[in-house]
Amino acid sequence: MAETHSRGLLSLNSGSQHLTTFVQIPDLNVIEILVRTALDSFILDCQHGMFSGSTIGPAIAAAAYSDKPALIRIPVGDFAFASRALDLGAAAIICPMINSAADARQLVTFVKYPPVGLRSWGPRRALPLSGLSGDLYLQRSNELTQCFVMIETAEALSNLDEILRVEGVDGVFVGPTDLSVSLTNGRSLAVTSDMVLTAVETVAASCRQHGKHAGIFALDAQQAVGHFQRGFNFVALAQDAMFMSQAADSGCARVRELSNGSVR
Ligand code: 3PY
Ligand code: MG
Repeated sequence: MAETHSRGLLSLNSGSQHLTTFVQIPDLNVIEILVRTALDSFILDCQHGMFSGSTIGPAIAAAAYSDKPALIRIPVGDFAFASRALDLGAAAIICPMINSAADARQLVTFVKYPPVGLRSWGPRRALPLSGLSGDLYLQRSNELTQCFVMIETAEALSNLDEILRVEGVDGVFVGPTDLSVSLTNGRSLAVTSDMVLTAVETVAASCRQHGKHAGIFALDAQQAVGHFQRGFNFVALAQDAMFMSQAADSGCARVRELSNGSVR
């Protein structure tokens, strides 16, 4: 069968300024709303969010049929979950707390087919979404689906070059909050401290050197712009619940402002 279409693929290059967000509420209504926004993709969060192995499948398909990629953040250390998410059509895997080249190599065995890894065959939803024949999907999915390792500890920073040299790692995704927790030994969540931003700049520079994608989380638009200026090509802006509560708060504040004090 010839290639017909490929739905929901993540398309990044070194000059991309890709804006994504974390989706933590596992409801298709949320995906339906977000696919119509300016966001380029979505990260369904199975680490800190409420998505699970049974709720990601329909959400991936809903995003993909709107031609927006769904990436999956897997739970810490659950590498088998990565294979399952790819089988359900995930465009990319984001794996938290990768601290060494050995961690990265183990992850890659689950996300790439031979000769790079040992992913087991069974792309139940991924195959129809890809529009490819089985053989073509087998041959092309290592390049069509991406593997991001989260750099979010002092240990990961010290092993960064070796991690970036692991074949099958397509890029990194920095978790600045956990990075701050680690660099301050559990004292601070200061994602914009000099210490964290210096580390973040080092990661962006190393990714450039190794020709790998560089992604990061940003709590707000100002942080996102700063990270793009530091050379990141992929920024996750906030998450679904934050967007909702910020919009509600700013709507209420605006009503009070426009009422000249008559609404309190
Ligand atoms: C972090 O900042 O630690 C993250 O994991 C962002 O999602
Ligand atoms: Mg984190």
